[in-house]
Amino acid sequence: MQQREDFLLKAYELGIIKFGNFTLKSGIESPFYVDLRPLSSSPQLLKTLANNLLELADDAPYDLICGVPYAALPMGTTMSLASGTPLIIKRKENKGYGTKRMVEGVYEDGQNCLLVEDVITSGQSLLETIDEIEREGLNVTDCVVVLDREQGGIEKLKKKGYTVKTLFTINEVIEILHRYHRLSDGELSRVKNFLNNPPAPPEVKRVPLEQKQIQHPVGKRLVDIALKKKSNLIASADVITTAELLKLAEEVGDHVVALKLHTDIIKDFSMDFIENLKKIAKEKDFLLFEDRKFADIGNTQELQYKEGIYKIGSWADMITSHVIAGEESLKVFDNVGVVAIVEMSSKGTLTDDYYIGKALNVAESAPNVMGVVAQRKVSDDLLLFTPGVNISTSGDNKGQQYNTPERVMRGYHTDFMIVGRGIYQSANPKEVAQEYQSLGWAAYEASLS
Ligand code: 5BU
Repeated sequence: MQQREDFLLKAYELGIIKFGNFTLKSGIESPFYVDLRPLSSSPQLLKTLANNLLELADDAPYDLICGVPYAALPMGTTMSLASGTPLIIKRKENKGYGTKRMVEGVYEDGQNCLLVEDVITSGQSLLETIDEIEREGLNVTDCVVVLDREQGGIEKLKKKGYTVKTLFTINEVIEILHRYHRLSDGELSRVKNFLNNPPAPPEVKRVPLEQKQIQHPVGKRLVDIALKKKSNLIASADVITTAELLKLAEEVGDHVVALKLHTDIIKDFSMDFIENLKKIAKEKDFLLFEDRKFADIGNTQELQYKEGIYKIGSWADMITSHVIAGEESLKVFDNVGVVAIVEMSSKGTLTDDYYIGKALNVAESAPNVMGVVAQRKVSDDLLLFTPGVNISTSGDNKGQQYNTPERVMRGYHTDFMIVGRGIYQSANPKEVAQEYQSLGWAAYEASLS
């Protein structure tokens, strides 16, 4: 008993739990914050912790140990060293080359693996890890956890048949800290009150289009058109002749805010065609959006943007660009709204969370970027464009993945949805564009309330 309390007090000195006002990832305001990672800074405490966790697992049958990444990795390693039981390592992400294994180490089918977790809240990350370990042919029966935040995680795992043992519950932790005067009476009751009546996460409200703080003039124009037409639809005109494209522009023009093009797939492209398209765009009030997906150094992008047979810079209102070459490379796009690609819709895309974070930094620091392409809400200041929308199918056989207008508008808070084959391959593009327009706008309005 005394030993556990000593351990906790020393861990507290290292900063594993802090009291005050903290905003959690879920948006909830919490009076305390737990992070067990500092324990690795004290080898002695880590050893004590490992021995305690091994004691908890005394009756458990296991041949291997695995820590849930990342916080429990050093804990699992120390337990392995102290007990002589081999360690396996679960990756957070598949490295995408080599063996493509999610679990590293030497193991055999049917071996039993003890899982180690630092903090259990909802139990979700522990369950995901168990699932991946089991998919490798291993068995999991027991888990040991340092701290239970008492938010239903243990019950969830028990229901699924797993044995979970915890070293401390959050209530025990605050009682001990209070007893040893690390926590005042007021703080204790504040934390207890929070634990007894956990607040629901705040609802993320969508900012209506007219209230968005859009800086870019093309962004403002696009929003004006959207509000006037009651449309958040961009049709992607991926047809390969100018005749088909002009016909499509006439048919869908009234229902869209922009027409997205891939001019390099058009067989008979000419600047005359562009003049004709511009006339339709003016008459039907939509913008021209060239989906060029630039991805080169600034100088080359400038040539691709201004020169060649397409002379994109002379007519496009908006363009797409990757940001892989960095912020400076985007400066060459003048007089146009840049839509930066931070996440793609296709299966197996390399645009993972890490990429999105870095890409967003580039996009947000470039003044000519008016929006981003992504499959989720990523930025408050930039407009969000989401391709991969189709009401009749969930994908093609070339990696495209589709969502419904409802999903992208209500789930992702997308500002503009991009629909290609769903419209131009339909029997009646005008009618279908109108249908997407009303579905998209209704879902947008529903997402406001
Ligand atoms: P579809 O026919 O609705 O699948 O066409 C989608 C269009 O959006 C097509 O022109 C793609 O090049 C474009 N697109 C996409 O589908 N996914 C992406 O991540 C990006 C663009 Br970026």
